[in-house]
Formats: sequence, structure tokens, C-alpha cells
Amino acid sequence: MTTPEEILQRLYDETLLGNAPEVLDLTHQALALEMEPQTLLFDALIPSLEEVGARFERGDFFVPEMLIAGRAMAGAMEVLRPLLADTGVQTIGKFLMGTVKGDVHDIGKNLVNIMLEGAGFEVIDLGVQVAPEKFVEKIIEHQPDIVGFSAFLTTTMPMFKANLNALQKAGLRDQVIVMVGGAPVTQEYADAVGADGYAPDASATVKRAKDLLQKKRALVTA
Ligand code: B12
Repeated sequence: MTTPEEILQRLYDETLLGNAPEVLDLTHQALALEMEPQTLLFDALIPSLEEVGARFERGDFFVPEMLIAGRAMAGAMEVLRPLLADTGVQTIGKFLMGTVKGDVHDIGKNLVNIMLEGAGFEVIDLGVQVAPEKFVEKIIEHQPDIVGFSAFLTTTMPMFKANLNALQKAGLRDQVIVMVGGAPVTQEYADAVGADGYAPDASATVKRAKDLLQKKRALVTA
């Protein structure tokens, strides 16, 4: 019989190899053993993608390997999504999220969305390659409390500033809290572009989003 430790190790290894059917099968096996969805995520899937990134950086992996590893993880996330989000909490605020123009990375963003939904936020996901005008249009349409910009490339991080400028120009900057994040983003960078908040991972995003929302609501009622 396979132990939870063996499943986690295999989940890590098969994600690294981009073996999507096996990753899906192992995810189901783990859940059948009543392993926690968070354990699969934080002890196998995310560390595996971190290793994929490290290998890419060393030149041991190339784009196709990153792509299939990403797809394998995304397959597991489809199964884990409802379990992670199913906490039955009431809606506490509206969060509009998108990956910036020029950037197609969405695994981190999707994970943040799941955690936000689990914490009770209504999440509107604009997908990837979202242009500043699209953010403006959708903020007007949905009137979110918070808008999140995700970027995974140093070359697309400058889109944060472009998005903030577009919001300013449309007269929306004071209406909405702006959060930024993604693998290369730092608190310093977030401060430099004038974002209201930054978080390094999904659970920190939930905490920060709640804090920012509470502060804004306190200001409005004061
Ligand atoms: C999978 C992957 C891909 C896949 C993306 C698949 C997909 N659907 O997302 C593909 C193959 C398409 C890809 C392409 C490229 N990639 Co790529 N990719 C990765 C990889 C291996 C994993 C990224 C990932 O999903 N990580 C998992 C998640 C969970 O990451 P995370 O950072 O922990 O996410 C958390 C936080 O960032 C935060 N967060 C995320 N979004 C937001 C938003 C807000 C508002 C907040 C508050 C928080 C927040 O919360 C998340 C959840 O906890 C990374 C390496 C790495 N480890 O980061 C490289 C990496 C990001 N890619 C890289 C590169 C260079 C590229 C390419 C340019 C390669 C090429 N030459 O073509 C292209 C660019 C394509 C494009 N225009 O976007 C580099 C970027 C280097 C840099 N600093 O600019 C990296 C870092 C690899 C490396 N080490 O060199 N990639």
C-alpha cells in the first residue's frame, strides 16, 4: 500500500516531469487517503514548480518542460479548487484579478483566486494578457473593492505602473485598492509603483486584502 509520504514524493516527481495523467491520478489517490488539499499543494506541487524554475534558470529545462509541468499542476488544481474554496463563508468583498499585458503566467494568480474565494471574496478573473484599458473597463463594469495585477516576468512588471496610470487617468484610482504580486515582485517594487498592497503568496494575499479592505471601510465610515 502507498503511504502519504510516497504519494507526496511521486506527486513532486511526476509534476517535475510534466506527467499530467499521473499527477491527476496521484491527486485522486491522495484525496482518497484523506490527505489535506493544502498538503498536496504546499508539500508537493508548489515545491516541484519551484524546482522547475530553478532548472530552467540553470539551463537544464527549457520552455516545453516548464509548459508541461505547469499543465500538470493546473490539472491537479482543477481537482483541488473546489476543496480549497469550499469553506462556506459569506462574501466579504469583490476582487478583480488579472495577469498583466504581455504575460501568460496564470498558475500563481489562479491559486490566489482560489484562496480568496475560500476566504469569502467574490473573485472576477480577467485571465491573462490583460491590457490597462481592459482593467479600466472591467472596474467600471464590476465596481470591485480591490483589483489585483499579477506579473511573473521582470519585463512585464512595468505594466503595474501602466495600469495604475490608466486608472488614474480614468479617475478610478481613489475608488479601488490596488494589489500587486507575482514571483519577481517585491514589497519595494510595489511601493515604488504606488500600489496599495503586495503579498508574496496566496495566503498572505488573503490576509493583506482583508486588512486593506478593513482600513478602507473604517475610513469611509469615520
Ligand atoms: C510554469 C512557468 C511557465 C509556463 C506558464 C504556464 C502558466 N499557465 O502559468 C510557460 C511555459 C508558459 C512559461 C513561459 C515563460 N516563462 Co515562465 N515560468 C514558469 C515557472 C516554472 C512556474 C511559475 C508558476 O506558476 N509558479 C507557481 C506559482 C504558485 O508561483 P508563485 O510565485 O509561488 O505564486 C504566488 C505569488 O507569486 C503570489 N501571486 C501571484 N500573483 C499574484 C497577484 C497578486 C495581486 C498578489 C497579491 C499575489 C500574487 O501568490 C501566488 C500563490 O501563492 C516559473 C519559475 C518559478 N518558480 O516561478 C517560470 C518563470 C516565471 N518564467 C520565466 C520565463 C523567462 C518565461 C519565458 C520568457 C520563457 C521564454 N523564453 O519564452 C516565457 C514568457 C511567456 C510570457 N509572455 O508570459 C522566468 C522569469 C524570469 C524573470 N524574472 O523575468 C521564470 C522565473 C523561470 C526562471 N527561473 O527563469 N513559464
